[in-house]
Amino acid sequence: MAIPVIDFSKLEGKERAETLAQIGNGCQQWGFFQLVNHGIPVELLERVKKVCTECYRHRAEAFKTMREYRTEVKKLAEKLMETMEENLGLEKGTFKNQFTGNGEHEPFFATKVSHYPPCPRLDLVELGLRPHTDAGGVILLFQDDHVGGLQILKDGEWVDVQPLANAIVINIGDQIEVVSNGRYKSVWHRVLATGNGNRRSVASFYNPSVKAVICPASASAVDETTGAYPEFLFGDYMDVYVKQKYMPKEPRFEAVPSSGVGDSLLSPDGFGMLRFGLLLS
Ligand SMILES: O=C(O)CCC(=O)C(=O)O
Ligand SMILES: [Fe+2]
Repeated sequence: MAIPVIDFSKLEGKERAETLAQIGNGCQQWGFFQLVNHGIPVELLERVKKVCTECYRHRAEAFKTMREYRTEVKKLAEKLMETMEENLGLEKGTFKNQFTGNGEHEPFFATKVSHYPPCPRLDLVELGLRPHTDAGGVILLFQDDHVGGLQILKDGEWVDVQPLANAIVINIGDQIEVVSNGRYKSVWHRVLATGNGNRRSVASFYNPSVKAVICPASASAVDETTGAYPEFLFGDYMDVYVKQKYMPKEPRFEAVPSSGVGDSLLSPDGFGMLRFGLLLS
């Protein structure tokens, strides 16, 4: 079983309807899928690999490259959210409007570069990163060309996210689950420790502003299969998430105070035991 691979460029052509349907299926049935021909130039991706592998040795070049990458990947995130809105029958801009308080705040957008070195004692250590769902909106992951290890929980089984050179892996975060009122679910994932090869990953998080109020969007997103989600301030959600990241998801929603009060700061993600990384925002 392999997670879906979708040619994003076909959204522009005569196969638009099929491509939208593939994205809808990826969001609803998997919560994880890979995009190819996503519009981020391969030449830029090659430079990202190089500066990350070199651990930012040439600082000016590295920061310029990562700035360029950030701009491109953020554009992709917004385009993708619009396709989700179309699939969900939501008004265009629903996600961005919620994430920004109708343009009053900036979305929180950050890129995290991780390196998972090979583990010499796989008998002692199984995981590079423990199972979790992601707190925010959309996550765009540029993973290693060769060294795998990322897995998602699908129908009770762990499924590999197969390395695919220059693809971008997309996954749904908890806030898309809330806004879609449960039609799209954030999915559990983990990273296995590996015995050979250094795994590099570049994860970009398109999240609400900590000041944004998040709630299920208008009635069109609601159907009988969905659950009821509360309304809350994203900053308050993060306060709960940082303490409960590796625990079951549902109690998080219950533990968040309802919106209207609070002014919290986003705490940075904890790094896995076998991982070191750099957060750029
Ligand atoms: O490094 C990876 O492949 C996944 C990282 C991840 O799941 C996360 O940072 O939330
Ligand atoms: Fe994650």
